[in-house]
Amino acid sequence: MSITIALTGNPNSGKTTMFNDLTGSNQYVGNWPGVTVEKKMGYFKDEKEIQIQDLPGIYSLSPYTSEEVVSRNFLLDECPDVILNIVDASNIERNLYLTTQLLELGIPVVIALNMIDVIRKRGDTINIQELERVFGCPVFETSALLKEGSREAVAKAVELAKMQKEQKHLPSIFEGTVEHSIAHIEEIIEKLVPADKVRWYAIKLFERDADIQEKLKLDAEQLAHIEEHIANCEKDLDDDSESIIINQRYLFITKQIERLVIKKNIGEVTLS
Ligand code: GDP
Ligand code: K
Ligand code: MG
Repeated sequence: MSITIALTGNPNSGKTTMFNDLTGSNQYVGNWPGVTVEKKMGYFKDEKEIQIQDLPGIYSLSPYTSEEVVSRNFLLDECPDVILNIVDASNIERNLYLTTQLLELGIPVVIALNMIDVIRKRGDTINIQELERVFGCPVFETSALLKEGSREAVAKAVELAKMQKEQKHLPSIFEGTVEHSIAHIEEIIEKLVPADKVRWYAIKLFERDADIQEKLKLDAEQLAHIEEHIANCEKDLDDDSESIIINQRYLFITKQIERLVIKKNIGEVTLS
């Protein structure tokens, strides 16, 4: 059975360093069709059946940059078996913003909490068990630079891919009003997209993502119904739908990080 692992993460999170370590010289470099974004595929050194795709670095699955479009089309349409999400632990808040979106794609996710050497050097600690519980996916501490931890993360990713298990649970990020609108949108599109991706598409339509509206070939009536559910929520929360989603993702992450990351220096300063 051949397995494809998608390496996904923010720019400079360590994807290419890890990719090079995992694939060595078994690499194939090209360009994605129509854009000057580098395409890199390789085979895992220890098990040649396993393909690894190094995706362009992104902060979000929005449709605004070529990197985002390439990465999200790959994740949506090429059906990788598992996502290895490289998270820069030294910029954890910004990096987990993308993670919350990856979890909604209906593909198993393993987090490689990379740059862990930097965290150790700072004397900070991150509660891994709690991070796994809250995000509902396995987390491995890695240092791509020191070649530590990535093989364990890959082994777990392969295990999840073979089980073809769905994500255990999604983190509860959005408040009731938002969930209510998303649920209505899910009903409208449930026959148009794969069952495990309904939520991801519904959230994108809630954000009025024009590429997705077009991709699903929604008719005027469907669009009008969706618009009604969005408008109700916007009225309730007095904000536009895209900002609502962005803000609630960040609010959720900030709350988690306050509990999960223990900074050495803060303790020293506030004790005086
Ligand atoms: P990419 O943009 O995600 O492909 O990131 P790169 O692999 O190009 O890495 C960006 C920078 O971070 C490079 O200077 C790497 O050497 C460095 N880097 C990658 N992983 C680690 C790590 O685990 N620890 C440390 N300290 N540096 C790392
Ligand atoms: K880079
Ligand atoms: Mg890179």
